Amino acid sequence: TSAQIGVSGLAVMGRNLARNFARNGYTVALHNRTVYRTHDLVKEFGHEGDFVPTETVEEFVAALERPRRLMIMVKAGAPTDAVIQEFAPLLEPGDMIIDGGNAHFADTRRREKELRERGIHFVGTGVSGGEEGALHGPSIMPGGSTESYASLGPMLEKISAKAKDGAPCVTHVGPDGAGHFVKMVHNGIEYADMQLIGEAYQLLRDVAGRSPAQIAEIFRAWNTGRLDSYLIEITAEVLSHVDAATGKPFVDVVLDQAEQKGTGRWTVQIALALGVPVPGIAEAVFARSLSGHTALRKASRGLAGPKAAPLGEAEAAAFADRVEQALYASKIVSYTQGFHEIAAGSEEYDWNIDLGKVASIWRGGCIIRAAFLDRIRAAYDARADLPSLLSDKTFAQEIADAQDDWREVLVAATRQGVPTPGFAAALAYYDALRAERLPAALTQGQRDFFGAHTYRRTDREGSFHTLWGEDRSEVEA
Ligand code: NBP
Repeated sequence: TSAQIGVSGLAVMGRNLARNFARNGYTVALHNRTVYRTHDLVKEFGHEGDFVPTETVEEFVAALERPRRLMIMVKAGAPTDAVIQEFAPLLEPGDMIIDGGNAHFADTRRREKELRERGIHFVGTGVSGGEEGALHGPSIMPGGSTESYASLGPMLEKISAKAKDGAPCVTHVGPDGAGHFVKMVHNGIEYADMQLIGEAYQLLRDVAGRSPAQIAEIFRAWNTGRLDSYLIEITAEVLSHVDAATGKPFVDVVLDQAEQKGTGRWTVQIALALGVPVPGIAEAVFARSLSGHTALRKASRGLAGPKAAPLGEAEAAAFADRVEQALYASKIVSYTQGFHEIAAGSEEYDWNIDLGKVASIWRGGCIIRAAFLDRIRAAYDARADLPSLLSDKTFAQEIADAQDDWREVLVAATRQGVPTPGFAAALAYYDALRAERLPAALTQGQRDFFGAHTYRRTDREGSFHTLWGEDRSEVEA
């Protein structure tokens, strides 16, 4: 037997990807450090397709047709390195290792370089869609060489999700770490989307006085419009769920401490390193972190808040529409920031990433899949060098239409003391970008005053310094 692809690491993700390949007609070699997982898979799902179970790495490698396509789906970090070290000595030039775990793109760059020197292709691949996506079609973001994509791409296109127009949700993102970088930013945007949805929920609850069940209905209605997306859809499901044990809304019995696995934090860390402002994503990461500071929250619970009363019934209905506007406008801003980070990474590492393609492969399969992404694709298709999503005419017009409501929502949030860091940061970003003048001029003056850091002028070329401690005359630096 010779398998067209092998999957090593058969926890939830690997097992479902292996089944997905098999269901699409590929012969799949199986391997897992702990052997029982391999046999369990064959026992339970062997009827779904052609599997070649193996127990040792040698058997696994021998089961693959050449050039070998060997996919690893193990825990990111040290386990991934350990597995690569086990397989690499058994491989031959032209073979390919595909890492579908959530690796940091810098690790992927290192691994790709090391393996390239040994003639082995290393394809760091983002996979989004969770367990269900892995089985029924994820969004797939492969990096690595063009040559490896030529051999692997058609298989990935088969197992990937398909957008509404039928296009497979996979593309060759770019060399080495490009795929994992894009997956990282995808997750950062996912954090921001979730935070914005959370703020919308809290406002509808605290300002408009709506119950979780009523808010679920509002989200269901929004999901038929421009906010149509997986995250809005599941939000309605979660909000309408009732806890069996207590009969209370599920959302009221869950501990309000959000956890994270790290990809959101990476997105912000890398943005800081690249000098890209992503305040929406950063606020989302900070909001999760703040929620977990129990001692700090407990110690702050008695602090003063505003006395404003919630809205009356007539105003409350109109307020829900305003929140939709605020959510949509803030969402445009989050995606603007995320795509800026991808563009900056692409520039820094010479990846030549097609931003329209990225939007296109996120239309299906992944957690942030949304009708909205088709519009982003169209914006980049119309103009590949779009400096920012906000400079797209359609998005700019939509924000123009939404901005009064967006501001009103923030006024209401401030008046009632409902924290809305995502909405507020998005609006501040928008206002800062469109500002004629920023207080950065004053910052430059301060820097020059205390550190002689110099400044540039609006009316002349060159760098200048004012002799602050002397006669305050200006000298050319
Ligand atoms: P886990 O991340 O829980 O990893 C479990 C797998 O790693 C098992 O097969 C385990 O083998 C193997 N493994 C470990 Br741990 N250490 C190993 C070592 N030193 N040598 C060999 N194998 C080792 O599985 P998962 O949740 O299926 O995720 C797999 C990857 O996909 C991760 O990188 C994850 O970040 C990524 N991802 C997950 C999702 C999701 O929704 N869960 C979505 C997208 C991407 P064992 O059975 O012998 O312990």
